[in-house]
Amino acid sequence: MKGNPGGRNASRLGYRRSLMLLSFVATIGLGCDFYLAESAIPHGGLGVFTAKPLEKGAPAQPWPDICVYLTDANSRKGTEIDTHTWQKYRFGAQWLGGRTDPRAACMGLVTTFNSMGMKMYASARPAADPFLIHTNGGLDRSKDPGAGAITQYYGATSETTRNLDAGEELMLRDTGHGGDQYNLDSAKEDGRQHLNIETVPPPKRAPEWLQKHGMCLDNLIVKTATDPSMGRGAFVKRFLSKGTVVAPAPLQMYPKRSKFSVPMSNNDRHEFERKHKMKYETEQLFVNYCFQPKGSTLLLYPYGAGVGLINHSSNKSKINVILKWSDHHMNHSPQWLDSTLSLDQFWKMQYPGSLILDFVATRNIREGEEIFMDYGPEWEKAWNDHVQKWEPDIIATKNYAYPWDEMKNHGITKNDGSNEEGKQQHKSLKPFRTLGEQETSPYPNNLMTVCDTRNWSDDRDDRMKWRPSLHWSENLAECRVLSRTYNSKEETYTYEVNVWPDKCSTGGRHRTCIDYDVPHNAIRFVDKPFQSDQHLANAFRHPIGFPDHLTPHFWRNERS
Ligand SMILES: *[C@@H]1O[C@H](CO)[C@@H](O)[C@H](O)[C@H]1NC(C)=O
Ligand SMILES: *[C@@H]1O[C@H](CO)[C@@H](O)[C@H](O)[C@H]1NC(C)=O
Ligand SMILES: CC(=O)N[C@H]1CO[C@H](CO)[C@@H](O)[C@@H]1O
Repeated sequence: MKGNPGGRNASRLGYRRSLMLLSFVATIGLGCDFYLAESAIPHGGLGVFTAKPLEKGAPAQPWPDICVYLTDANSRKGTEIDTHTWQKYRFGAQWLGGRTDPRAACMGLVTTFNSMGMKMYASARPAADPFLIHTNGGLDRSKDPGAGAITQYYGATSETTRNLDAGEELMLRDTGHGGDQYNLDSAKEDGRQHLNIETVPPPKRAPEWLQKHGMCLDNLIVKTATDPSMGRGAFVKRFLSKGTVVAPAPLQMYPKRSKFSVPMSNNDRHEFERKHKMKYETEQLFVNYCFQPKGSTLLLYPYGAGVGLINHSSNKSKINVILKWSDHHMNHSPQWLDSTLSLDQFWKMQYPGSLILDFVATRNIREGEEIFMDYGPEWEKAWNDHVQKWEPDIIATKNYAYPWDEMKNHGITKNDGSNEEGKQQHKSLKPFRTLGEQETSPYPNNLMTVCDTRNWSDDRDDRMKWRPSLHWSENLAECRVLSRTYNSKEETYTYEVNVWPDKCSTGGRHRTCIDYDVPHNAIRFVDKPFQSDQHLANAFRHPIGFPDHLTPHFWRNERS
């Protein structure tokens, strides 16, 4: 989602208020590093602010966002999913299977940054962590019932594009990647003719103001859960007293869960899949990250930082957060939960981020504790049934290798080679196989190789010396290794690769495009389309339960 899903926000927070807040104050000692608060841009909806100065090129968030890919997004009328999602190449998902372009629904910071087309104040750009993207959170399809039930796209992040003072709002300079734009025309339609974007002051708020009115965005740390079979989990970064908002979760809402399922009979689907060598996800992975209120077709997608990684515990004494409607955040609109409303009226006013859920500590939580919530009895029953019935899919498991396991086998790890362990890995560096070698020694069926390449547009030479791209995740190209050279001084390999083997062409004329001097670590494995865990036919799908007492009456639109 390029930008703030709340970008269509109406004008509740006035322009005057943001002018008042332009004081320069040193960083505050206590408090959080990042805050969610009303944007300092007029009509900007929600915004993210840094409470401490950041240097140019520094990470603009404490840890990455997770992204959930919808593999059949555009065909889903009534989901409006494509207006609030990122395009597939943004975070390296070019080869994720999809009958239509997959789109990423992300949750976290870069997802919430404003991108209102205000170039002069842009301060951050999206990035992707090469060591986190395409990882399976420790779940293995040969033994874990949870395989395919969590996303493999953790690692969507961002970095600053200039030096930032404490209190500045993080703004993307981002156009043309789908998502909201700061649209003066629509602002005018909304009766905001007075707005002159050229005179908007730099978006900034005083750190004291943030501490008082903002919502802390970095109480959590995301890491692999204490029980590795549980995938990733959310842990607490600092002591939090009972009643503290552990994490805020602005919501995007979708009218019908059924829109995220295959709209055809099983027979038709199997026929389609056979004929086109494509696969549907019977129900989209996305639903696992949504709440569904009882008696309602609605799905509520919380896009707050880290909240999608808060796991369920069946042990009630482990549960340390509950959900509440936000009671102090300005952007939250409690009047829209009023029981006198109709669902029609509600949808007319609804925009992403207009409702905010808080995850609230039910007791004091120590630094380092894992956060657990109650997903509700239906979810727990569905999960237990799934675990009981579950067996590994023998066919999908045979001759399958996780891309990251294979990359580690090839010595590509986060280690920079500066310590002993790193050197060891270099000595045992396993080369990527050439096409010739693969004839006798093929890779597992699911794997393909892709390369970072600077130049994959039409206007490239047939043979080019490799140079790194500016944004590796966007400039990955399918590639096949033609030959390699061992450089004994550097103790590493360089390769000659064929990029876009089937797609490199100019004016309809097919060409063979080659990059040479490609370094070992510019190559990576990815799953071929339709091969990743989220396409497993036996993967668990179930929305998270939503507390009855938070459900307004008019959401219960399902006849029983
Ligand atoms: C539930 O969790 C508590 C606190 O972590 C622990 O002491 C207890 O042994 C757990 N009970 C079960 C049945 O696992
Ligand atoms: C791509 O290659 C062409 C031809 O060599 C060159 O003119 C152009 O600058 C390159 N583009 C990039 C982004 O490097
Ligand atoms: C997706 C995921 O990892 N779910 C885990 C959440 O917690 C339950 C039990 O507490 C595990 O069984 C699941 O694997």
